[in-house]
Amino acid sequence: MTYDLLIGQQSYSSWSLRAWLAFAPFDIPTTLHKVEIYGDTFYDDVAAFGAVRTVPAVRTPEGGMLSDSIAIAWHVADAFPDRGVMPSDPVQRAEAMSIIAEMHDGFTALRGACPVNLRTAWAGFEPSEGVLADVARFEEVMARAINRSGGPFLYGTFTLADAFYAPLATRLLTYGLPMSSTAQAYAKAIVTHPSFVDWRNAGMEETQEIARYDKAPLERVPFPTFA
Ligand SMILES: N[C@@H](CCC(=O)N[C@@H](CS)C(=O)NCC(=O)O)C(=O)O
Repeated sequence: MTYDLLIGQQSYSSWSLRAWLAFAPFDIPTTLHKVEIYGDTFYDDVAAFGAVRTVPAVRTPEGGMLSDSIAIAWHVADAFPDRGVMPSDPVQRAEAMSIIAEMHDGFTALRGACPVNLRTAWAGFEPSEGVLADVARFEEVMARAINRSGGPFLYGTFTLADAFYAPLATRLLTYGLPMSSTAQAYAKAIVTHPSFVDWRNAGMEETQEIARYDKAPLERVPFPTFA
């Protein structure tokens, strides 16, 4: 039984990363199909897969078509109840769904000002008040969960909530945003998770540059690594 997962470039597509992290950490096999976001044939490629306009999309083994990351997460939680994909405690499980939904339509200033490029980090980024407000909310969400669970992930072990918050954690790292020690430890746990490392290694093989993701004239500096 395998899932077909349609993704964009692994260095750029943060939504695709979320979908990957909804499967790989839980040993759920996927076959990856890669398309070029914002390339000339992007919308046709997505349509040929059977999805609509955006990546990620998933074809389930039974032929279901899931064209949104929330639906993908919901399905994984539903189909794999024994893999620890969501917290087992019902209250924490509900909270995890709440913060996943908040991420899905929130953090817009941070997401807009700080596009993901896992091949680099940027020096000299000056955050706006909106970005700092999103960082503060990220800290609040993360601290509430981790102070209760003890970490290293939001609910202790890696869950779908971490899949959704991973690209926010990498943004804090790669844009040199202010981070508490809890946030730093969380970001380290994310970027050293084997499934994240596999994804980023594939992204490092990519060479294409997408102008809208370029933060020039900011200086490119190495992506933070942890020994
Ligand atoms: N709501 C979608 C958003 C996905 C999304 O915006 N993906 C980006 C790539 S990271 C995309 O396909 N953009 C193309 C476009 O918006 O035209 C989800 O959660 O899956």
